[in-house]
Amino acid sequence: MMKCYKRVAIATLLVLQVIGAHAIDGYDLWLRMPMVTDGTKVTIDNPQIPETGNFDPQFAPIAISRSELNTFLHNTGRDVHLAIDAKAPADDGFTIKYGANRIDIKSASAVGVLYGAYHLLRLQQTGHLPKNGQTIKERPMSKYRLLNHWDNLNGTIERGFAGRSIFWSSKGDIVDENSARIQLYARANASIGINGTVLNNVNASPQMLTSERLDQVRRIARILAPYGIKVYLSVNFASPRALGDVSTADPLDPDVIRWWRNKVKEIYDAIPNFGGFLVKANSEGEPGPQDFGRTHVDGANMLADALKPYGGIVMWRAFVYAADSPDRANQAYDEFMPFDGKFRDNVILQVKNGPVDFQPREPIHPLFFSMKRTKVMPEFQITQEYLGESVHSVYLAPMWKEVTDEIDMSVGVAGVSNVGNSQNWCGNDLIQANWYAYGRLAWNKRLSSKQIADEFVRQTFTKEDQGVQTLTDLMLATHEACVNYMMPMGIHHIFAGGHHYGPEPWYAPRGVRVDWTPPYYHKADAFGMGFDRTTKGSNNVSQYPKKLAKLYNNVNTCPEKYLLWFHHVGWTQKLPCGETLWDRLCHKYDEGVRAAEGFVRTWERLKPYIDEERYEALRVKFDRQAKDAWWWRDACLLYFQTFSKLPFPQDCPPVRHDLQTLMQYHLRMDNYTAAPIDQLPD
Ligand code: GCV
Repeated sequence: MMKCYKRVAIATLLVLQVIGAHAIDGYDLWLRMPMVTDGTKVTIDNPQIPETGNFDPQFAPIAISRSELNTFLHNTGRDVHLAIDAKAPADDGFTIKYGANRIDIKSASAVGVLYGAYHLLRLQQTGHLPKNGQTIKERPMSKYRLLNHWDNLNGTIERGFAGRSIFWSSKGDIVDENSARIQLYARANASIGINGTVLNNVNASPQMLTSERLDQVRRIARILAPYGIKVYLSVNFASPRALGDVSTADPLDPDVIRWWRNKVKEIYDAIPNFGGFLVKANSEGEPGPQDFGRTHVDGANMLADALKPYGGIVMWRAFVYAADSPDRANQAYDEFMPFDGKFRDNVILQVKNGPVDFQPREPIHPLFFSMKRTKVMPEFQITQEYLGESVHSVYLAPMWKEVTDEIDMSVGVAGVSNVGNSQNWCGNDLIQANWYAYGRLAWNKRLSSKQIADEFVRQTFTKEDQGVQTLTDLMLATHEACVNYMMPMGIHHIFAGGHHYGPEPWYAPRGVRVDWTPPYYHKADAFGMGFDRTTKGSNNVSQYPKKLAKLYNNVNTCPEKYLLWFHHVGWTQKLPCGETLWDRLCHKYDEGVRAAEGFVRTWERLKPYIDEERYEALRVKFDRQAKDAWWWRDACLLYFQTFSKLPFPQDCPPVRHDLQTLMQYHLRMDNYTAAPIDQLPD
């Protein structure tokens, strides 16, 4: 026991040394706090938790709280008292009572105290320390607040744009080598309330469940646990067969059931606070119960039964679509709705925010409104697979809030991480804000995008009001701008064939699944463009509650931002805004380009507030983002013009590129240098 306490204290010291050791390169994330010399006295008020020695591991978060506050809380003339108190908020919530002579942080759990400590430090860093006599009370709005890492066991990261995995490597076992970094990762997560992490890709290798790999998981779990973070694993549904132990993976086969029970026992014997499994089944070629004539319910419930005795959960993904589906957006609803109410209570259906796939903008997935007797949690993508990777600076809180404001998130929420082993973790200092914002919204979805951006900027780039205001305004404008220069008005999935960075609305080679080609989605023709999902088309609108279905079904009431998602609209059709579709489309793309060019100028104005290293790195990226916006606009408008045969409106600037050139290159950038990978013309 004593050893354990010492380990926490020494490890915390190590983290602090690492933090002190380098320049402003983004490594410290939003925890760039100056160490204090006049340390505040921090006392633990529970007699069963000794100040030193004999420290039960379950109290490790208290040791970390004390160490963090001792090191970083400025002397306010008040002592800090930490206490686990049964009467304090449950569910890892906390109170901070800011008295005249003392500050009390209380929670019903040790990790709740840690969240309180980080909250107090955040208030200090953002200049919002409580007033004398004020009591702050916080309680998380979502129970499971998880990151999903799409990290492969060889160290690559699917859709990762910030280097390689911090957990896995082709070199073999890197847990010890990376332990300081993994600990910083845990600390950053705890500081924003994230309480679980899935360590491997949903396209899961069966090798994840070998005893050798599980030993690595055990060691990672030990680094994360003191910060209140549980580990979860993505599992390959065919693991029992793939690992050669059983001849099938049929979820109703007694040998398969036994195999999973034994595997789960093996895991919990080694990792008592293991969280559970995440499963991508019968999706994009991954194995699943349907391979054996069984259903999602059969598969999920079998795993849930194995995990139940230990308190583990199954997160079963609803991301399914078939090659021959006339409308991919319909499938998840069609496939899962009949099972509503049939899943075990430790199964959670994990549903992407929109019905297609993390597009720059999608309407809310209809399953959130309809699965009334099943636990459901949304999955967001923090990594910018479809929003300019780590090159474009796009602040995603406004996009997520379009969903989180409308749905129940009390069960939980998952975010596909943008973390890699790059020095600044995310490959771009500004999009660290998306990791931060994800955690803050998981904790409290009522926070505004502006408040979160303000907090982030004050803790990372500058505390000067003018700089904060300018940078937060810029951040708040980035998502709408990106939608406008990539795919405004409900256009979706018109990305390049081999990657999802640049535009290729024309991509449709013979032999490629049509639902993997842009024309399936934009449906441009001589009449107009857009996917008819009305009652006269694929009838996707009918998957929504009546009020929304009616709104979306009528071309005159459908919000413009979803117009071409739900309707096939004529090029010369007049829209409620007074313009024709063609003119409006041209103007929206122009708006996007103008905004992206504006970001370059705004960033230049921010120079006095930003350190040289990060200023220069982001200057190059904003410059590239503006160039890419032009590329997107020219590519899309010139291509759609081959159908509309209409001239650009007079107030639109001339194109910079011609269609032939655009079609010759695949716009693609190096995520670190933001330099073109193809030999692009200027
Ligand atoms: C992990 C999209 C991505 C895939 C991803 C998949 C999923 O199709 O392009 O890389 O696979 O979604 O969410 O399972």
